[in-house]
Amino acid sequence: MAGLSLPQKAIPPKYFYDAAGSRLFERICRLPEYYVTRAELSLTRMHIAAIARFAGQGCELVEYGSGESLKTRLLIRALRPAAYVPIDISEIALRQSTRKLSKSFPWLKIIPVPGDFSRPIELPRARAPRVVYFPGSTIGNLDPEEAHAFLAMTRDQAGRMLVGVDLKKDANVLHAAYNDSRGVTAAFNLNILARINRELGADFDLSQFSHYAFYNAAAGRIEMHLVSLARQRVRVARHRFGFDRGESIHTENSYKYSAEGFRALAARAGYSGKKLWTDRKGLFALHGLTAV
Ligand code: SAH
Ligand code: AVI
Repeated sequence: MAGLSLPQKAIPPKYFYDAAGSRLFERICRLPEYYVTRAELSLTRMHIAAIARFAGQGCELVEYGSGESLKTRLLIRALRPAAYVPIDISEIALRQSTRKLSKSFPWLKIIPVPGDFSRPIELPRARAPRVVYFPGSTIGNLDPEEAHAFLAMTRDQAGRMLVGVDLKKDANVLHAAYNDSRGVTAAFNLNILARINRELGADFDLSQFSHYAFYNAAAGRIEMHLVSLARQRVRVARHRFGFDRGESIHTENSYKYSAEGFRALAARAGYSGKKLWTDRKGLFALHGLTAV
């Protein structure tokens, strides 16, 4: 309600991830245009020995926004962690990934924590030195101030952090990744309206909104919007919101950072950038940070 009442209407991207949203995101990860997941998987495979040396065998691996815990499988094999603590706002994604992981790794102690990392999160008692893992460039979905608050929180929870960050690149490559030809990203974006209809008793007509994503070079981010195709009024619970034709709801930012830009952000939150791994094409970066 607060977001829809702003002059530039907005909905925080954490609300994308109901059951359907989590499934759609998993499909995005497999799209030919969405290089993000493949690039991070490939650099993790390529540098796994060095990544494991940095994290330390037998650590406790805490993952924020774990989703289907895809890349984590490589880390679990290499690190043999004392415990794995996946944290996600999507309870269904968390339940499914925990079930699958415990089949693949019967020896692994998994402690799933459903929760919202935009607020302080209470972690279970540490069983070994903690390493925080935050892959996928989910940090890019936070504004720089939110990213700072998040990093300051993890800085107090663990001595080391592995964070996956999408690099700045040709705007055409970015544009294709967020405007895929099969329309899966559009469906992911529109699903937030279907969720509001279902969970808040709203009457958004999905055929009257369209997906719009572009690279805002000045801000260094992809912006996703839902654009109203007509002048219309929408009811959400007991509230009414008016839309002009062409007016948008801003649903997501996806910030892209140079290696130095991200290190500067991490430094402000009390981290020193110790390691940097990238894929062969230079699309994506995994930073190894230590608390100072
Ligand atoms: N780490 C996975 C998934 C990234 S998608 C990967 O790299 O592919 C982002 C994930 O973060 C989703 O699973 C989503 O449910 C979760 N998420 C988004 N905002 C969140 C929040 N505020 N608190 C907790 N989890 C969140
Ligand atoms: C989860 N997050 C890092 C994705 C991204 O690329 O910003 C979410 C996404 N939005 C559209 N496509 C993928």
